Amino acid sequence: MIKFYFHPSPNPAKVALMLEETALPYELVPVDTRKGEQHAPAFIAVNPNAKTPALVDGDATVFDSNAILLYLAEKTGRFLPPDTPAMRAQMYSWLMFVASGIGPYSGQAVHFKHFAPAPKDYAVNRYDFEAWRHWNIVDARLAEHRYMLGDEYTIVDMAVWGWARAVPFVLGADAWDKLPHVKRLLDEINARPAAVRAEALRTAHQFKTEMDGDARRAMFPQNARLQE
Ligand SMILES: N[C@@H](CCC(=O)N[C@@H](CS)C(=O)NCC(=O)O)C(=O)O
Repeated sequence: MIKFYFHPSPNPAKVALMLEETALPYELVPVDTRKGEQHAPAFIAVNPNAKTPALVDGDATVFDSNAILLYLAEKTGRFLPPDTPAMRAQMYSWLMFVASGIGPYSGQAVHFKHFAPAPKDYAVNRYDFEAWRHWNIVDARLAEHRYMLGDEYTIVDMAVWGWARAVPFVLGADAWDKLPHVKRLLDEINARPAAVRAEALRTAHQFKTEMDGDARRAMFPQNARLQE
């Protein structure tokens, strides 16, 4: 059975949605990143990057959320666009755009706005600007198309959904006023039974919620260098 290494945060959420959409049987393996469990040698053997999500499927080990989405889509033949070079080109482009743009800029915007010590104006401005720029590109795309790749719901929409859930935390409470098409996609996917089940995984395990000193040491190891 598939082992799914999970924490209730944006990148693992995409994979939870795909597993639920495909109804593949899986065993949930909680990795409590606020307790530092991502640094355990047994987990690093699965994902050398020490981050969630990761997945073990027999002799296949796959990490990085969008790689996992592709792996599961190829395994099941589901939630892929029509099999033409033009559509595959679109899929790879948007999947990598989410992986290298939406995720990192949104994640760093959250880090600097909510967790970094002052002074941080320069970093907040940079990451807020870039996060907005990336989300505006997604919104413009969704103004033209029902889904990211056209008329069909695919893994690219699941990749967007993972981070769209966090948009108010990333960009601010009024962000939805300016991203109506992203909000429309979020609401549509949220209503899917698979998304409801994926969200329910949040309570499948009692994950640590406090961002206390131990959690900061586990998640922001770079800060130790400031104390040397
Ligand atoms: N590129 C990776 C990023 C994974 C990532 O940043 N995961 C976060 C949760 S969304 C995590 O595990 N953070 C724990 C840490 O940074 O120590 C992916 O898409 O899977």
